[in-house]
Amino acid sequence: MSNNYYITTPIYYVNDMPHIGHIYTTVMADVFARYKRLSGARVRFLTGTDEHGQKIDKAARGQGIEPIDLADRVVARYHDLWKTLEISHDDFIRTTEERHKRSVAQIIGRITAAGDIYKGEYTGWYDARDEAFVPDSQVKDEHDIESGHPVERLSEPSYFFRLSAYQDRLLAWYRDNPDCIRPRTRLNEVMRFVEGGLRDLSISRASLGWGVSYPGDDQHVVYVWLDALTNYISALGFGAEDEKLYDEFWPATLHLVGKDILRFHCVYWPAFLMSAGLPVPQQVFGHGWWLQDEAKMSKSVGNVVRPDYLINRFGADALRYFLAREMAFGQDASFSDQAFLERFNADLANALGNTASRTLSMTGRYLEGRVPAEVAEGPVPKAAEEAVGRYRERMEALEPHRALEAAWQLLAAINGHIQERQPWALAKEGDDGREALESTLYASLEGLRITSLLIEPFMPGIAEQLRLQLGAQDLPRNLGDATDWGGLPAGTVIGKTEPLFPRVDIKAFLKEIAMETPKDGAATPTEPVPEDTLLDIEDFAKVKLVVGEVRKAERVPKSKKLVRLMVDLGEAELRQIVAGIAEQYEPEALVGRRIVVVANLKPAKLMGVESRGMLLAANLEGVPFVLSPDGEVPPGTTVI
Ligand code: ME8
Repeated sequence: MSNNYYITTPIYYVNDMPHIGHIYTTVMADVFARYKRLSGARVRFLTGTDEHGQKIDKAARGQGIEPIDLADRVVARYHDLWKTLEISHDDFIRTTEERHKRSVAQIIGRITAAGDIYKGEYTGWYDARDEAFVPDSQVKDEHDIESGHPVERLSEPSYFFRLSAYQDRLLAWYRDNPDCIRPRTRLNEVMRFVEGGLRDLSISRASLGWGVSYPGDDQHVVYVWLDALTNYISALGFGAEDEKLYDEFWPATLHLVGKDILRFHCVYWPAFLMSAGLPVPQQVFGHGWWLQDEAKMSKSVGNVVRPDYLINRFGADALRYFLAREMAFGQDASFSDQAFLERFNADLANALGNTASRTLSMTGRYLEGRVPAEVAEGPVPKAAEEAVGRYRERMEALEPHRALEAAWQLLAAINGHIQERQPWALAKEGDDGREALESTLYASLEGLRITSLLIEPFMPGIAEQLRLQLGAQDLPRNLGDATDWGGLPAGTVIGKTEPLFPRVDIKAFLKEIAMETPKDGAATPTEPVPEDTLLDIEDFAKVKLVVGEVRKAERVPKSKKLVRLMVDLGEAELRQIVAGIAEQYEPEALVGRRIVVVANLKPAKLMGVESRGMLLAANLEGVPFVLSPDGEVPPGTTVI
């Protein structure tokens, strides 16, 4: 069997900022990638963003910006977040990249050559106000459930993929490879769905401009799921001059996804690949949902826990640990502050942190900070061997929460041993107690070194800190022979002891959070502003803010949100400014109103209309409230 391991996350939509669900999938993929690297595999780990399609187009239009500008902004946030969370991906694919578009054209070329594409008519629910098709699942009583807009049945020409022809081959694939979809219950769901019969799939849109141009017909763009799924091979250079990575790493070892998109990965994607004559992935794992108040957390429901707060306050590793430990991999779990804090105190501050600080401070106090002679007998070496074995077994079985349980059993054994031997009492016995004191502390120190390896895929930062404190930073770091007992040499000088996880006062903390959380329960506590993001006054002074008076205002044709304003800024000519406020303000009512304008912004085009400045408005959950000076201030007055 090849030693190569290719793991992927879904590529995330850029219509909104990442939340705990996206973090979960990516952290778990990172855990497996790190585990495999430490186990000696050649790993490739891919994540990225899904930037085309109606969703993104609509979100960008809603903000009065171009889709690519929205994508750039959200992608920057993803990059920052993955860095903070120590995500060790090897590549980040964006579907707007040329390398991706080329692969999409290639795969469509192959599917066309196989005779699996024909032209037909796509009929669906159409929202005339948004000028977009709405999925059947989002329509009730001829209205879009999300926007409330009326919808009508409409047809447009479209290219179709003969998905119906792949029913038997897909079923044979599932039957012959019962591990290709995990957990098992999900395999059964997918099989039942496919047994029910498959309809051909529309794979192009004529009514949408934001996508990969359909090869050979630029009246169409490629359907966003065919575009998106191809990322897994485009990032390996499929269809490029150099297909080295593709040859080495395809088929993927594991596509890790949420259960919401299992069908796309287990039905459409393998069918596209089969048609294109390419190997199908080895395994797709559909994990469960993080729920809050019994509802799936999603952007549209608006009950998403913003993770920045937890990361700022408790560190990335604590969040990584909680996510991996709290959710039985594959099932749903609830996200609550209470659960997070309890695990933080019990598992991290207590079981891990205290065991480490006790052991290390006793080594400092009683043994002059030096590791004593090795002992291989006793309960701890045995517990370590068992924990390592169980840990590996559980990781291989894709039960990372169980693997952590095994590591914590080792910590419990170390602690139990300390309790039983009472090194503080042995120290008082002088020479009589010395041997027992040394053997107890060696067992604890070496047990902790092995623990540091087991927790490394989950908490890379803390694992490193623990090794530094043990003086083990230069010892081999892997999940193979480095986990054998006895790796910590006698005489090693331990590092400086510092608490890994200071305990939290849960009651006081929950009170603190409640005060910072808006009453509607949306958990978005105000975050402390990190020092390095504070502005110098000189930077702020670069923004030229002036009072303006609106002279003319009219709607931008074909746009729901945009208004074109002609504003007097006390300059020779009126300024044209486009603002996304038409849903709240009648243009006529704005004429004569004094506003505040950023006068030195670079010009931008919104829906084809040039805007040379920006008006200021308070933003209450997306609803703008235009700001005005409190009194009769002439146009052109500086605002500071
Ligand atoms: O579906 N709990 O992108 P997306 C757990 N672009 N995981 C969650 C979650 C929750 N509450 N919410 C989201 C897309 N996720 C497509 C994918 S792939 C070729 C294209 C995670 O931004 C989970 O992994 O909506 C889910 O599958 C994914 O985010 C959906 O992200």
